[in-house]
Amino acid sequence: MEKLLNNAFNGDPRSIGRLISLVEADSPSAKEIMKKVYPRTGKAMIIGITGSPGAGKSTFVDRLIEQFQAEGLRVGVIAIDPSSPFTGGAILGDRLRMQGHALNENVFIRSMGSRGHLGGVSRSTHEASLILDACGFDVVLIETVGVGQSEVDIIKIADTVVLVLVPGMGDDVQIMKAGIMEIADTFVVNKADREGADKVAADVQVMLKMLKERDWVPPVTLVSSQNNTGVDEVRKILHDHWNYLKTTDEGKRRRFLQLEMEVEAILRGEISALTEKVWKKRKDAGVLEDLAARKTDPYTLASEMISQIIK
Ligand SMILES: Nc1nc2c(ncn2[C@@H]2O[C@H](COP(=O)(O)OP(=O)(O)O)[C@@H](O)[C@H]2O)c(=O)[nH]1
Ligand SMILES: [Mg+2]
Repeated sequence: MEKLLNNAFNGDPRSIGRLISLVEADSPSAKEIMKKVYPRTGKAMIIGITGSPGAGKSTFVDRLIEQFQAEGLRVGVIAIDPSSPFTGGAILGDRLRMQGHALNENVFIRSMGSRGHLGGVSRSTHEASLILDACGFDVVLIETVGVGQSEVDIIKIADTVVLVLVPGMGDDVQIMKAGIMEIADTFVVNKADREGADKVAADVQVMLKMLKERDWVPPVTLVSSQNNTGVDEVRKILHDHWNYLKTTDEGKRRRFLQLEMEVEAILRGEISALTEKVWKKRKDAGVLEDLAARKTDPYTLASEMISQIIK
């Protein structure tokens, strides 16, 4: 384990992939791995890329990778793919599409299934981003599925949230989706090579004026990921936002909030695992029969199990 960790921390892609797999599978060593990983984290810019399916997130990420690389930065990418509720398997389209970068040792790309987690930003996504951070990637890009809760959940783990919008996709619906406007730190109006991009950008500006005033006013950038225009501007904005977070109270507040959510998520996970274990034992011992016969009641039973867990 020590050797695997050291190889990963030295940037060996296979070892990094192995670490992520162990943590994703929730193997017995996962907790030990994360304890070793955690002290090395907090250096990478964690950037969440969200927006409706088809908005061009993957294409945009591809361009961003090039931009950051040109700065000499190492880039890790986590693409959360929609997983089939029947098989739990990930659709590998994104990985294939981004494979152009897969052989470069300064770029690490990983597809992760959302594994039934509503929204797809699961604990293992977070853990994978921590691992990439610890392994010396300067930037970690997380592309979300772009539906449902994931778009909002990304705020729990990303330093900066990029919302990708496009013209001609029911603009009002995209923009109005509950909670998303509020969490975006910067807006990308992608496919600006198409008609209507200006209108989307103007609509976003209007919506932003309606939100309560903040120190950081989310910039809106017209981008064509296809023609590679506007991407460099976004790269600069991402650095600016990072500096903003590093130097302001708002940045500190956000980091504290994230840490709070992180501890709570781990705590809830551990408690529910413990609870399930004890509960299963009692069921196996026939406690449902006792309940049905009113030999005990659910309240007494719950108290008993809690005492047992505490001991
Ligand atoms: N015209 C145009 N098409 C784009 C642009 N960016 C992406 N696309 C196309 O939009 C489609 C969806 O892109 P993809 O990156 O897979 O979107 P995702 O589902 O958000 O990851 C693909 O066919 C892309 O080639 C752009 O800037 N302009
Ligand atoms: Mg994609």
